[in-house]
Amino acid sequence: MFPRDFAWGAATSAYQIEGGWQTDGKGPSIWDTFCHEEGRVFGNQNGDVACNSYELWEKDLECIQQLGLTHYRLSLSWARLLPDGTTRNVNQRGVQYYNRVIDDLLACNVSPMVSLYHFDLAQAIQDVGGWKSPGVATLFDNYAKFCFQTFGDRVKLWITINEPQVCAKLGHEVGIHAPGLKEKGTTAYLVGHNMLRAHAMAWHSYNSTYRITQNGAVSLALNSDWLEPLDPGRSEDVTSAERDLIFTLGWFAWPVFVTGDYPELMRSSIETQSKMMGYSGELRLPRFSIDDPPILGTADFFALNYYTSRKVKSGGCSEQILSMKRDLAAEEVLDPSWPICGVSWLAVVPNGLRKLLKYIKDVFNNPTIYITENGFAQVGPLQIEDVERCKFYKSTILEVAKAIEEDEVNVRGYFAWSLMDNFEWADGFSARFGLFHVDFSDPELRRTIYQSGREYAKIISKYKSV
Ligand code: GBH
Repeated sequence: MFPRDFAWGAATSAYQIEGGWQTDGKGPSIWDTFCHEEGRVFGNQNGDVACNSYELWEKDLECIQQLGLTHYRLSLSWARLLPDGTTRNVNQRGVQYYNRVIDDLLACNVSPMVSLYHFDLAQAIQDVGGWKSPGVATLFDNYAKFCFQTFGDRVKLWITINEPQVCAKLGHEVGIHAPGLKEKGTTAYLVGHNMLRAHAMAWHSYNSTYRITQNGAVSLALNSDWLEPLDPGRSEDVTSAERDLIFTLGWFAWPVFVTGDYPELMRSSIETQSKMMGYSGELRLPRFSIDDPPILGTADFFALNYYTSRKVKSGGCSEQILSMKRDLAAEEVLDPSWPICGVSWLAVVPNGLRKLLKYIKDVFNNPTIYITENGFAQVGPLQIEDVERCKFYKSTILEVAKAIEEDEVNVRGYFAWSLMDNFEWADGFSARFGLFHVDFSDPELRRTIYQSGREYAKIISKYKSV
């Protein structure tokens, strides 16, 4: 059912697992700052220690081996490697840490997939404007080149930026992620634009300098729910669902995979609102400049993070200010038949993944796809026998198999989110996504496999080609 070299993985990210926020010369990131502010995160929790993977990496490696993964997706902490965000100061102890992780993985026959950026901007870069400032793209490119140079002899799968949509929207428009800005209707588009510019610069650096010797692949990880009309018989609902997909996934995927520019529908929707609201400032959705490297074609594969689905109907915005919500003019609702797992946003809809994969195949020119994140949260009383999550993984992986077999989608890998329970951003430690439970009250932070971890290991051993 699965191609011979299919990647069976699990994923984590630096801030969510490492801890050691000040250890061995690491600089602060925007998540350190954000969590240390009162009232930002559930229970005022933070990732100062998290799973302490900075010190307990061997324990993580044991988990990885116990699952029998072929791939492990991790992210590098920019501020651990470059404490002030620039290559003027390299923190060798950070380099040593990631060298060890990468070498240990390879020694165990596990291929690393490495993200350069998973929400944790070096605070020093935030201090000079962060993702709002156009200069961030060059700083990111320098950081990326440093990482390709340092680790690219061994790392063959790279993600530049994880979920630019989430960082732009939740970090700069809604404000529930670092840096916590609530600048509605403008900043998120600017931030997304600079993230795309940064990504494209890094891809071009890889392509022109490192590809010839390192021969790896570089992409960016895009998140999207599957979005379908609430009433397929109502044309407003149909166009609203299409528009929502374009605003969420098309925002980043169109420039990279289709035209080199934002979707026309996105631009026109935004422009219409600007006119209606009498806005006279700079273009809210920026234009790509000819001084920047071209954006079209800057991904060697499609990396998709899928968690859930929504039904969509047309809907305005009652607030009389410009906002992304107003630009989108659509409302997302849950289907009452979908079970909710733990966190309120995560309706369990495995079949939505298959539909989204087919959509990506059709709209983005049949790319090679890695599902770089997919998972199920547990909240409340701990259940090591997590029967519902077992079912979730089984049915989701079945949907992936159908996408490959029946829809002929070119899926090359699947990464479960997450290897172990970790710091779940604004939800702190209250939502547990792991295949391993982590006991955060135990000073040793003991990892214990969930039943779903055993189930996933079984699936892997059944399909993995040896
Ligand atoms: C991923 O984002 C992240 O890459 C990963 O770090 C994270 O741990 C994982 O999801 C699990 O959450 O709070 O109602 O405003 C997935 C995309 C976008 C899904 C934000 C949850 C929050 C909705 N996420 N969304 S809400």
